[in-house]
Amino acid sequence: MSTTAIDVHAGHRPKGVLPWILRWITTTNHKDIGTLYLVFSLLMFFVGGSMALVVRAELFQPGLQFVDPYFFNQMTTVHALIMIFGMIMPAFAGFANWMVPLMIGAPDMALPRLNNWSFWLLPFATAMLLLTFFLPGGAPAAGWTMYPPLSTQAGASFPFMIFAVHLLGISSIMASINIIVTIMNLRAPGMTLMKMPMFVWTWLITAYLMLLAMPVLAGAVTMLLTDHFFGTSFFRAAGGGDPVMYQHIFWFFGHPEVYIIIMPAFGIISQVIPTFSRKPLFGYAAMVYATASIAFLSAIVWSHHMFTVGMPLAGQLFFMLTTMIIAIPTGVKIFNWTATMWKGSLTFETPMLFAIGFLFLFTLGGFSGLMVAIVPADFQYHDTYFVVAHFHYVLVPGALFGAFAGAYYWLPKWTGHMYDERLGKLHFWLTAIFVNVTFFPQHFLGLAGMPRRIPDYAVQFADFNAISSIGAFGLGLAQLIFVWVIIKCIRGGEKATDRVWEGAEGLEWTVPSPAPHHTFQTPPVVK
Ligand code: HEM
Ligand SMILES: [Cu+2]
Repeated sequence: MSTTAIDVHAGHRPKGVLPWILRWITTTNHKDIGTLYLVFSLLMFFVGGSMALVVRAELFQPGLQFVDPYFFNQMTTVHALIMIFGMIMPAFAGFANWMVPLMIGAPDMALPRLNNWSFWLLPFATAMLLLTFFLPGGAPAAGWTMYPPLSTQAGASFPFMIFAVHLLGISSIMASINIIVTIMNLRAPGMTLMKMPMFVWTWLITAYLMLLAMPVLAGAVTMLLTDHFFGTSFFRAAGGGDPVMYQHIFWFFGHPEVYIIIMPAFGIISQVIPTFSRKPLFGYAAMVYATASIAFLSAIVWSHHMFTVGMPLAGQLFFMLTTMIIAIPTGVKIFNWTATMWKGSLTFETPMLFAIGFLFLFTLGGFSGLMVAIVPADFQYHDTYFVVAHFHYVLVPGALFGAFAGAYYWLPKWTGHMYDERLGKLHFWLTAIFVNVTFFPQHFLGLAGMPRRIPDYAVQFADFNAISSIGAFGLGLAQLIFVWVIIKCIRGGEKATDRVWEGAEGLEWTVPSPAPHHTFQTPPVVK
């Protein structure tokens, strides 16, 4: 750095502890905020992961060994809330903050101060949720879906959980507004909508979906709150309300939510596969339309979560058929990713391994999804471990593998160093193996009738549960490699070039690695 009169970097390379802390608290730079999101998300991955391990430890054998049933329920509930709102959504928000401006040639997000606020709400909301463990009655234990009447009978944790959900929702809504405004207004000259990288497209669509879904959740939990404290009867049968109505409202948020989780992963996979196939993405326009169709369809299928509540046959048919129609645009995407690899010059660096793992295992999760979408079959699967297996196949080797692929893909751009490829591959293989050891046997448990959300079970379920628990601990341990890779990569390693990957295309690869604090102050021109 030059020592001439104008040192443009002076403000963000502060000396001393307090200025350093203040820099991170007050930053409005999209790269800083992206880093904050990613670090926070990694931390929460281990918090939420440890809770899953408590559950799996208890389920290792029939009988009660380690925790009492009430604490067990707190573990499953908070595990899910933390993984969804504290881990996977912030991870993709971190990718969006870092990469969307770089990919569209913008100097920053359009609303940088709002951006700072979106992030800083998160640690407070999560802390509020986690502190409920120390309240009388403990943490929320009625499941992350918060169905009444059980959830409204909770102790002191109840208002804290709802306030936390409100804050998380505000954070997501502000982030979506920022992403939409940025993509709509700050694209470099010449970058038409149909020239945007797929990751930017998937985030644009996801942001709209969040704007639709998050306020619905806020409304539903606010009604829970007034039912509990202010004598309303939205969901209280005794006062003329209907608890099933809560389920409709919740899932009108909840189903789009699962697509909010998966679509940014689709975007990352659509960047990674072309790079390591050294071919452009096959069927770009079809990919855009497929993503938009999935978003639309995701909003009209919510009652597939409620086939067993006592719904008219016509309702069951509508929700079964609309759900199965989602397989079409999803199939288009799977086909196009596969076609991108067809006759490409493939190499298998860690991001590509995670992308291919995604492709196989997410498809498997999709198939079990089709199975639960079939009404008569769902009467057997409903609330069994089959469902736990299904959603973990889409969430872990789906969303999470997408995040891993993106992290390895862009790590050299963020840090300026190549990560340790050997360790990365080890992380991939152990993760891919243990994911299947953990979650595959759960299909059989579910088909044989083991219910979800229970701390104890009949002896006939012992063997598959033992395998699943061993897998979970292996999976958890394997993630420590990831932390090691990141720390190593930040501290040193082979210097990364600007383009990093031979087959990489896009504006993010035209800036140096590490990406400087300020980029594209003069917009690049896209032809
Ligand atoms: C990484 C390894 C993971 C393991 C070993 C794991 C394990 C578990 C276990 C044991 C349960 C309780 C099942 C039951 O008996 O009800 C559970 C529930 C759940 N998990 Fe995970 N999980 C993992 C990752 C994730 C991720 C990444 C997400 C979301 C992004 C997630 C979302 C959920 C949800 C939504 C539930 C349902 C909770 C409920 O029934 O209310 N999990 N998980
Ligand atoms: Cu759904």
